[in-house]
Amino acid sequence: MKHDLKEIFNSFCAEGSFSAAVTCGSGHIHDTYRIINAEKDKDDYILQRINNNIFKKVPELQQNIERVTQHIQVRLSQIPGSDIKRESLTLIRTKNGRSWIKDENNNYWRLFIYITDHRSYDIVDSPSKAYEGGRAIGRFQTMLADLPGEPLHETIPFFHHIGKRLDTFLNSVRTDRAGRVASVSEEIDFVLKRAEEMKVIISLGDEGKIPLRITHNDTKFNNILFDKDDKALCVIDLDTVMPGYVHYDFGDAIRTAANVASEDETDLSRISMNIELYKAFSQGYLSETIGTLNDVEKEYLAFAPKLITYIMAVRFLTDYLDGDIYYKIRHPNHNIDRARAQMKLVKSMEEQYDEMQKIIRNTI
Ligand code: ADP
Ligand code: GN1
Ligand code: MG
Repeated sequence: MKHDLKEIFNSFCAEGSFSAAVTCGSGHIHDTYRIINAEKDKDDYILQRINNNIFKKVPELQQNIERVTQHIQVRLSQIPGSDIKRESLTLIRTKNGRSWIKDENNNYWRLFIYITDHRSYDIVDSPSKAYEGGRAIGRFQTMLADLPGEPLHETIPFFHHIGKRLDTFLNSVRTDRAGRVASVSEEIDFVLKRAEEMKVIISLGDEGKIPLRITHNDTKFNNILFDKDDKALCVIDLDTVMPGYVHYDFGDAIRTAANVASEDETDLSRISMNIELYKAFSQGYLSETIGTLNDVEKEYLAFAPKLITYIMAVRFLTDYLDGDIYYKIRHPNHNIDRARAQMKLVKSMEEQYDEMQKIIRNTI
């Protein structure tokens, strides 16, 4: 469907005026456009159609993002030299004070300031970028540690809960609604074989050994924007900021920062976890968080990348079995390609697990 992006943009109290809209980024969830400002001395904007098939309660989602961005901006204002408009997302309100609108076709939209001159990376090519990314994720967690008020809304319940993800997966295998189960028996076996060991983080949480903190939960490396000198600027994509375990952020960041190939690489021989990138990210992350993490959290950090990469494999495979209803895909095999790539990455992490543990122990 074609949307009148100019009219939607005009519902917000942005400065300047609409010149053009350009599709933006490689996210799997929302429709994202850069709005080019006709007034060159004014900011450009990011206009997003929120995927409300996935995020069912948009007002709650937006309330979370309002609180999180305001808090980060307060914290940045206390740090001399901060550039608040570039180091945090800034939501623009509508004329009636909301941070979102609903159009006549029940689409929800929101508007952010566009962070100019940024870089973002789907693949990381140097330890220094990985280190910077680690610092950014660590700092993000510590900045939000004292968010006042009620707990944030759980925008997607049980988002990284491996037990629930496996239940959903098994249900999709049983239902076989796209008739694809027979063609992926090896992949199904891969998931089943590792199911028990993956439950350890949830168990530690249930036993009270690791605390729920405010975590980002979608720390894919391209959700960190860098400046032109490759210093980390800003963590974006805040839809899933909610209570979680630090392992989720650490694990998802390593899944993407230390994989030498893309998330959907079809030549599996090209996929592996680079231990130097892992080490650099870990050191950056721990430089910000070492004082706040407890001993059990630290002990299980090295396990986290296996868990999150496995969860992504389960989720991509589930979506493939369901007939591709969740993630955006660019071709019919996209979800199974992604699942296989994540499985190969899990194997690479398994092979290097001793070394991964050693690196954390030597850093803390
Ligand atoms: P998705 O959930 O679909 O991944 P994101 O919120 O991550 O959506 O946005 C998609 C892409 O849009 C990002 O990867 C980034 O390239 C770009 N983007 C999002 N917000 C901004 C911003 N404030 N400034 C500049 N680019 C942005
Ligand atoms: C989605 O929004 P994006 O593209 O950064 C997904 C993440 C997955 C990721 C896999 C809300 O992230 O959980 O890790 O794809 N986001 C949601 O690439 O499901
Ligand atoms: Mg994103």
